[in-house]
Amino acid sequence: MTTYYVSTSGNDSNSGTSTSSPWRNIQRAANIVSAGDIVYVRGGTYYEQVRISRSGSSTGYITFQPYTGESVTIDVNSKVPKWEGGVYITNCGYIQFIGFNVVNSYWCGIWVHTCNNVIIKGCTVHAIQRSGLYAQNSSYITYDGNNVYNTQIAGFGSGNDQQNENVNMINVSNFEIKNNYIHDTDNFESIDVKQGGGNGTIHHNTVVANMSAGIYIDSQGQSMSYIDTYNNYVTGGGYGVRGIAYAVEVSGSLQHCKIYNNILNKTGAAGIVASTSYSVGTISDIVVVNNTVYNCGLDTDWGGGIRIEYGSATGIIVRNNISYNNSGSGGNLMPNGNTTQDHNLIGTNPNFVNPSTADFHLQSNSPAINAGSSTQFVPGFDYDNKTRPQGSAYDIGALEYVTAGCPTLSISLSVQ
Ligand SMILES: [Ca+2]
Repeated sequence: MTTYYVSTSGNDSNSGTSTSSPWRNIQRAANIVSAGDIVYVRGGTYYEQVRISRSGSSTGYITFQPYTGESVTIDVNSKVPKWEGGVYITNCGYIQFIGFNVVNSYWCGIWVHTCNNVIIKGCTVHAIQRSGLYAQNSSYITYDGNNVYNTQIAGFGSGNDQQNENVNMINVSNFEIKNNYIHDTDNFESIDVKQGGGNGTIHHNTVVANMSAGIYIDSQGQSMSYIDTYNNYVTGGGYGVRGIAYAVEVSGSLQHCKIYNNILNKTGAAGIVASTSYSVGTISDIVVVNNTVYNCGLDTDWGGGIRIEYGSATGIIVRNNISYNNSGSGGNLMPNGNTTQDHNLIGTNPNFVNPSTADFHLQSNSPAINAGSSTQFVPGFDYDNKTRPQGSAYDIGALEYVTAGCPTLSISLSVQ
């Protein structure tokens, strides 16, 4: 295990192993690192693409991060070929890339391909022509606590080149997308998980969508399963902005997924679409439980609160949800013929504390309090990570009401 240093005042012929003898380029470190090594990058702006393809190990991740308390920007303007990223991580594993600013990429921001066990954490990614975070054909990939904005600038009109979205997992198994803030994107879905993969979670993200879905899971001709979306906040009023949508656009299958403890507020289209109308494959066993959907669906085409559009979707369970004050063609709840629905509060004022400021806690007189089901798929914690149930029974909606003066037990989930 070796600690290396990189500085804008360094030289690549230095030893790189002390703060007094740093290298000049991050790439110099990437070319030599081995399992357990740490690369500290001193503050400043580095005008380089960083290509990482050396592997750590299960007991020794390779870590790249700014030197303590310093801010590092990787500005890759004009240095990124098509289908690469400003940070380009390929054919390797056990990498942690933490706390960098990545800006001005002609293609993607951070690109991960054919990798395993890669953690992208605490990075700020913006001014990017295509995807901010992109991973494909990989496993055990984590995006944690990143700030992604001003991505997909290229937008429409570039042929097939414009495909993909702002934060992607494409054919990735065992992934985690958590604690990210995705906002002010230019085009397309904010978080998009597609074309295979599974065993993933999307949780505790804040998404302000600008176009199309905030969180989109689409098997696109492949098989996908066990993808859970929970404790996210999604808002955004543009055309086609569904809060959370699960789809099978081009055959394939999407099965065994749960959507719970999410808050969907003022989305342009429906808050939750558990199976989209243009699906043509198998969608089954999608559970929509304990979400709060409010003031969504101004888009008359895809409007509404919770929509189950696809008639062939089976095993849909809609339980313990609040869906209120939503508009558009779906109303507050549009089930299909295979939907099991119980213990929802649909179209009845739930008496939120202050929905105009996005405070969806319940007032003491809310009809949602202690009115929920305790049966299958009901989560053991709420949007605030408080233990469920509080009081005598489970509540309806994303937030469990806490009686004043009663101690509460919190589950400690790390949120960067
Ligand atoms: Ca309760």
